[in-house]
Amino acid sequence: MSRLLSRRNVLGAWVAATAAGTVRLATAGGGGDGGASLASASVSTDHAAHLGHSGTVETVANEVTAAPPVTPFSVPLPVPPTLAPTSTTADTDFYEITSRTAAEEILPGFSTEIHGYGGSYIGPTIKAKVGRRVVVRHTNQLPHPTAVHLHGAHVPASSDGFPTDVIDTGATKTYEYPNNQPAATLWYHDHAHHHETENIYRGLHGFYLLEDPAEAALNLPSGEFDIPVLLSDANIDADGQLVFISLDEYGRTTLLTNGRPAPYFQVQARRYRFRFLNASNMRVFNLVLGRQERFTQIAGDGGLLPAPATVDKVLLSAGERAEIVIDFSRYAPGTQLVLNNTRNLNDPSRPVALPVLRFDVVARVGQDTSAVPATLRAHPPLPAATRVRDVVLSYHTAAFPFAINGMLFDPNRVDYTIRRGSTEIWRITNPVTPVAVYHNLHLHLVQFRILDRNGVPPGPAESGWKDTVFVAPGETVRIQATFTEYLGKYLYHCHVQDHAGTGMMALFETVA
Ligand SMILES: [Cu+2]
Repeated sequence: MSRLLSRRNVLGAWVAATAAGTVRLATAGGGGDGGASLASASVSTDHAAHLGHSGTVETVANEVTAAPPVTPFSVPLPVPPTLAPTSTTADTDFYEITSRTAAEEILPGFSTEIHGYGGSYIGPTIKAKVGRRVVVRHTNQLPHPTAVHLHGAHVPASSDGFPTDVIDTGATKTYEYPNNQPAATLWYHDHAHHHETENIYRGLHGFYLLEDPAEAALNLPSGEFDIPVLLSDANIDADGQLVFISLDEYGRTTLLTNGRPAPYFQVQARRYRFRFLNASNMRVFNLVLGRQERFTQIAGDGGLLPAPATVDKVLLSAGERAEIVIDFSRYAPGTQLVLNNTRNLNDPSRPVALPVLRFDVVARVGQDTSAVPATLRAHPPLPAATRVRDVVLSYHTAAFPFAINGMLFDPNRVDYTIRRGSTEIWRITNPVTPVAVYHNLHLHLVQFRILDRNGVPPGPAESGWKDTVFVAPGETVRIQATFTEYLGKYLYHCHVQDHAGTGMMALFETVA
């Protein structure tokens, strides 16, 4: 008994320390996390210049934070509803989604204007099955163009949400998804040229969960014990409204978990599956449970790992996903476990504790018949690569900021022509000079595998299929992909959305 009590006290220490009053979320340690760097001095110079400020990062963060104070863990975690098809046939499910302006209570007591799929800050979840086609008719009732990209999906170019293939205000476009890839946590979000960063920031994002019988047969936690969690951040003004400023990494100080500030979630003392998505614009999340409790990672961007990995953190750059299983039967009912983002914007080597979500453990109802098998999904050897390409992600000057191989995005320029069916190795480099800023790289059309990072093979958490890979300053990451089936022009880009939106994006074209 005393052991359990002391454990609860340890895990609840942060809560006790802050329960007496309100705290401003996510400002501990001088701000959130976005373009973390190896050299904090250079990142200060870099981003202070963008924001039009001089001086230290801490000064900038304090100046731009105006969000109303919020008591952590004062609202429950909402789970986005699953969208019902409007009709089904033997092989296809049909859906309809309208993008529109709406009001949502993101901070308690404030009505915030959002731009959302179905009028929600997080769009409805689409549950798709491998082998069954999904057709989504999107209507745009927003005052600017949209384009819907299904992130991580293997789809024809005509349904990939190309930046200039937009849905104008009042118009409708139909997207077809074949779902001919393994089960994975995908997400849909805006990609309209010059609008996508603000569109996503204001709420154009949602989950698309692809399921298959092989995964279902594993008996992982399912149904009400399988929870998608979208992580984002926001610059919220004193009136509770979303403020969008490009490259505003230090101003987006409110962390949102399924669209709420540091919510709580009641869990039974049993296993749960959580599908975490970093849908933020620039922030890196490093999720740590309690005082570095262990849990099990089962999947990355492209679905299940070869085998479960025991981890004590989850690192997600913008656009990445990780699925974990937490077995709460290890904790006595009454235990409160806080999931924190420990990534310090100003210095990743100095962890902070920014609350993301609190789990409140209650007694289990009925049996927990779920399992986490020792093997999850076979990952056959990759075909041999026939081509190696170099992709350099770099910051240049304030006038010419975020480029790939020294070039800004041009929707009419194709940089790589790739023969359909061929396998390539891409060597992605993020040089430290002239300015150290973190980037990542997202490829459309394909899932890839990470070969190595600075020559070192990836750890278990990055050993499965990926569509977005973190590339820290000074790193070179090699990935390998096979470009199958569909022909056309596809994007590859940094998924730090303000980087992509200001030019860090390019095209490859698959040809017969
Ligand atoms: Cu970038």
